[in-house]
Formats: sequence, structure tokens, C-alpha cells
Amino acid sequence: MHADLLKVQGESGVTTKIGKAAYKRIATEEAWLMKDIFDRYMKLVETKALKDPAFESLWGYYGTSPSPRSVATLRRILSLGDERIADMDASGIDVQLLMHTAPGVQVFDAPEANSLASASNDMVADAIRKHPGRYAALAMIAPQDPQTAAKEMERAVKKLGLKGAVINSHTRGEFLNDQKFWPIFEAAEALDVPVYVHPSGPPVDMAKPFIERGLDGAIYGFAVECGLHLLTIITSGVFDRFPKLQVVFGHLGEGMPFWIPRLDYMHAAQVRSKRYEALQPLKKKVSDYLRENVYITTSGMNWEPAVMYCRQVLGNDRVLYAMDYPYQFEPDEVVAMDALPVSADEKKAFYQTNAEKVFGL
Ligand code: 1DF
Ligand code: MN
Repeated sequence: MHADLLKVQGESGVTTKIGKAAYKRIATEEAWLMKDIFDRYMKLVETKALKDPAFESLWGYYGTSPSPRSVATLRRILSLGDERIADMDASGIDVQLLMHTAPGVQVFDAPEANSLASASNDMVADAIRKHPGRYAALAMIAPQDPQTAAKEMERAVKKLGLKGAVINSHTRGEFLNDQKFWPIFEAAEALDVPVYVHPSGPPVDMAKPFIERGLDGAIYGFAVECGLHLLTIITSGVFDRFPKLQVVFGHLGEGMPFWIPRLDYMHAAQVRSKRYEALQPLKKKVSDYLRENVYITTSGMNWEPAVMYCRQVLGNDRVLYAMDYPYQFEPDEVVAMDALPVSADEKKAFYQTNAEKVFGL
């Protein structure tokens, strides 16, 4: 199947160059980093001005570690040009859906966050024009200023042709269950574009037990924080208020599909017993929202048993391929997903047509 046997250097070493398939491979959670924003991150790491240990752990590592992994990741994530396209060609990726890496502009004060967000959206739109057919992108917005964020999303979608917005999870410890953020959801629903909620390091109140054990990052801390974020979006009633809204979560929904029986059982039980003021009745079961308002991508989790389970419990049309380039640039995982035991039509949906539909590509 993969006739071209040239060697390609992925993150963990040499693998086989991957050829074209009968479907387009669209990778839907692919990170880039604007250099101006990286420079601002490094200032914040040096001065420790944020007092945010997970942020300092993350960008202290990628910004200063001499390890081959961090040096290669930083070089790749800053590129929207030749190196990225060459990596896509080598790993069989036809299209990357780009999103600005975590924590985006969510660590800056609102005026600076707004101006960097719109500059980054202009920059990524420019890269899309320079490489026709190879990129699409989500808009970066600054949730700390919800009204401006909603307007920037509209500008990015209508004027720049971007396909929705990314929010890099909590904004200085605040989650999207807070109704002050809901103008963003209202705008997304009105524009008929999805909001991708991507992980970030755990907020200050949550970080200590993760960081002291080295588990704050993509190994698990991201999923705990972002899975909690998904659950709180559901339990706060966002989808009762905005029933057509669609959100996207990576890393197989940050584990939440695995929790379906307990989420449904315990949510109903605790609402019935009125244990918490914050847990009010919802129109549907927790799992209904997972199936009707949430798409999940396979970023970092391209492992057949887990992918097949999620397809079974959420539906084939709810699970989309993602690589998580450059953080998990493993071309062998494309080979594994090419071999998923599903029909040709379902494989095309997984890699291509689900993404075309959800993101309007
Ligand atoms: C890492 C992974 C970093 C992901 C990320 O953003 C990130 C990592 C700073 O491995 O350090 O988005 N990820 O999506 O898994
Ligand atoms: Mn990612």
C-alpha cells in the first residue's frame, strides 16, 4: 500500500514514507506558534510574572531545553512554510487544520491579547493563501474579552476564511461554564462554526500535585484539566442554551467517552438529591450532549482499540483524525490508522469527510 519506501525522520526516529491514499488525510489538531507570541512567552518564563507553574514548566521546557526533542519541536512549530509542508508530504498528510498552540493569548492582558490574536489570524490566513489546498485554520481569540473575542471570530471566519475558533482551555483558571464567556458560544452558533477546546497546563489552583510528579503536561495533566472543562461546559447548561453549538475536543475527547456510564448515573443521582447548587437539571443526559454537540479527534491517541471504542459509543461521524503535529509527530501512527478495521467509506469519513463537514472545508 505504501509503495514509496523513502525514509522519513519522525519524532521517535526513522519510519517509512507514507504514500497517497484513496482518501484525503486531513489532520485536525495541528499546532503552530507565532514568533512574537513565543517571545512574549519567554519573557513571562524569565520574569515568572504570571506565577503560573504549569505555564513556566511548559514554555521553560520548549523555550530553553537543549534536548533534541524540544529543539526539533520548537523549530517545527514556528514554521508555516517548507519544513511543515515537507513533514506533511513525508507523513501522508494532505491538509493540516492549524490552531495556535497553548496557551494562545489567554495569559496576556486583554488589549495585548486581542491585538496578538488578530495578528496571528492574519498571519495564518496568509500561510493558507501561500500553500493552496494544504492548510485550513481556526481563529485564535481572547476569551478574557468575550465581546471582542466574538467579533474577532466573526472577522476571521467571514473575512479571512478561517473555520471556527480555538480556545486553549482555561483562561487564568476560569472555565467556559461561566456565563460571561457565552457570547463566544452564541457567536459560534450563529456563524455555524465549531469551537475547538484544546488543552493547556492545569491552572494554578490545580497544578501542584501534577507538577511535583512531572505529570502536568500532555501525559495526563492536560487531559484532566481539559476533560473537566468539557464536563463543566455540559453540566452548566451551555448546550441547553445553544442547542446547535458544536464543540471539538482532542485526545479522544480527553477521555470523557470512557466515563459515559458513570457520568450519566451520577449526574442524574446528584441532581435528584439536590446535593449541589451548581448541578441543576439538564434537558438531556450527559452522554446525549457528547453524541449531539461534541466532536472528538484522535490527536495523540491514534491507537486502534481506543479509536474503535469511541466510534462505537459516539458514532462514526463524531470521530475525526488528528496527528497533534509537531508534539506527537509519529508517521507510524498514520500507518496504524490506515489499517483501522472499518469499511472504505468509514475510513474516508474518519480521515476526510467528517472534517470537511464539521469545519466546512
Ligand atoms: C504538548 C502536547 C504541548 C500538546 C502542547 O501545547 C500540546 C506537549 C503546548 O507534548 O508538550 O498542545 N498536545 O496537544 O498534546
Ligand atoms: Mn494538541
